[in-house]
Amino acid sequence: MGLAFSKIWQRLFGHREMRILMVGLDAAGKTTILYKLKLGEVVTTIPTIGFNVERVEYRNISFTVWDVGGQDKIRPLWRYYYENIQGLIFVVDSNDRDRVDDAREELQRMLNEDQLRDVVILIFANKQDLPNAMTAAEVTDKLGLHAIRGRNWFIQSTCATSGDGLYEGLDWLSRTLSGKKS
Ligand code: G3D
Repeated sequence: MGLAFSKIWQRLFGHREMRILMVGLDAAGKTTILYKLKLGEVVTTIPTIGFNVERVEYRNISFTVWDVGGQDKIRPLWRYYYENIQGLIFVVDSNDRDRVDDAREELQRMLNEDQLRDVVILIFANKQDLPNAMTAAEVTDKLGLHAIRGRNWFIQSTCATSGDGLYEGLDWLSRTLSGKKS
């Protein structure tokens, strides 16, 4: 699984408190990733209007996770969670060609959020084990990643069920965040 888990987290710890937001369409693989990382107990909360937020705290790192898409009335609530986020992980089901345009739209919406303008963006092109999955290059193209300007982004092929690629992606995130002055 590539680099040692502890080394990556150590680098993240070195950088003080860290808040990471992980989003994507439903069924992209976010919960699977959260559990695969084995950070600790995953706590699910449902804020008043009703969307699930999963949260894991691991030492001074917090991961907050929810599904994006649909339901316009809950979108304004998301902003509450944008405060002090350093890293955004956007998870895509590379096998879901039918919804990749929706994923693109959701990602673009988040990139347009003022509070998220300085966040570093890691894209997980997940479900690479499936034979018809789009490659990371195809996902890059479909999400319009090359059109992103003035942001630090990186796409990583992953298979959340086996864990492949997860640490490599997080390693990029930790290196990028440690090198970033904030
Ligand atoms: P979500 O939290 O983004 O909504 P989940 O997504 O983590 O619940 O995953 C949705 C389904 O996709 C799950 O299957 C999960 O096992 C599967 N999945 C997640 N990552 C991968 C992957 O990399 N490869 C494959 N083949 N499947 C994956 P079920 O059947 O439990 O609904």
